Amino acid sequence: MVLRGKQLTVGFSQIGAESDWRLASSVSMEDTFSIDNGYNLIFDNGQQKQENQIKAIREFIDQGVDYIVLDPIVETGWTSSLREAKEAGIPVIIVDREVRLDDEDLYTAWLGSDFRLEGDRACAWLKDFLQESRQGEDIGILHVQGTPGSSAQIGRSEALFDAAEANGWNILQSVSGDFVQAKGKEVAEAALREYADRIKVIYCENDNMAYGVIEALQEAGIRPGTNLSGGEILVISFDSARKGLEYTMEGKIAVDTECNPMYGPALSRLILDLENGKTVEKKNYYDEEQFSAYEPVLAVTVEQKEYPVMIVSEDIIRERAY
Ligand code: GYE
Repeated sequence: MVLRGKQLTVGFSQIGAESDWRLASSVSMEDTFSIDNGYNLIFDNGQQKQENQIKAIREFIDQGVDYIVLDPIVETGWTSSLREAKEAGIPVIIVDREVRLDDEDLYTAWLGSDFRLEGDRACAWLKDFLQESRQGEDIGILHVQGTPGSSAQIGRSEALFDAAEANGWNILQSVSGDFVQAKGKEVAEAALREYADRIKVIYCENDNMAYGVIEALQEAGIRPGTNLSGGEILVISFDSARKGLEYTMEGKIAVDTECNPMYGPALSRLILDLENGKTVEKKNYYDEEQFSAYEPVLAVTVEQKEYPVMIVSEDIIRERAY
């Protein structure tokens, strides 16, 4: 993976530091794009603001970097920045979240997760769980969304909207917690006051919001778990960070669908391919896992494809890189 003879300057516009996932992705970038590996990484933290990311791209262009890597906070609003980069002859690689553009030629490649599939797998698990445990009646759902307009929010939310319609689940409220723990807690507290015993399931679009939601439940004297008829509330989450998996093992999170933040190495391979004049795929998806401690559901099916559900263990938790 080490470059020979030439040092490449990579400008990386990161979204911010809102979650365990985000911190891990920053570490993965810094570890991979190191001086020892032949890179000069210019890391810019966008502090959750698109305008900061747009400014960073402009600075990277002024500095004449070799590559621009962008993790876009939301999907829209990138056309002019990416056009400027293109006119300057600097390839742009999008990571993690996606951009929506009329002209797809404004970036070279994208690398990340299939957020819609993650959501579909989570919903397929819930459907199977409700059938298996015979608790399918009157399912009120509190939906705690990620940053509005981000790919991770869009894919995971659309999956839930479609599944709710198909299965007759009742989404009591969809509200954003911006992928942040404190906000997850805040919105859960407010929803618990309003909907009290109608909430059976809380669908959280990332682990950090789930940690906040679980705090809110515990402070209200409610147990997170799978015994819905016994008054427990079932928490669904995404990312599968180490703490998320610990909670899954303890049953506080019923199912945690993985989202892999360690994109540094795959991104470096992609850049080396470009350096070597190879053509690269435009869209590059990761394979991801799904974890639970509930043994009756060992696989879920989405669009005729079967995906295993891993029963979380100490070993899996120990091996987690984030
Ligand atoms: O799920 C969340 C983070 O874009 C996939 O952003 C990423 C999401 C991730 O803050 O924890």
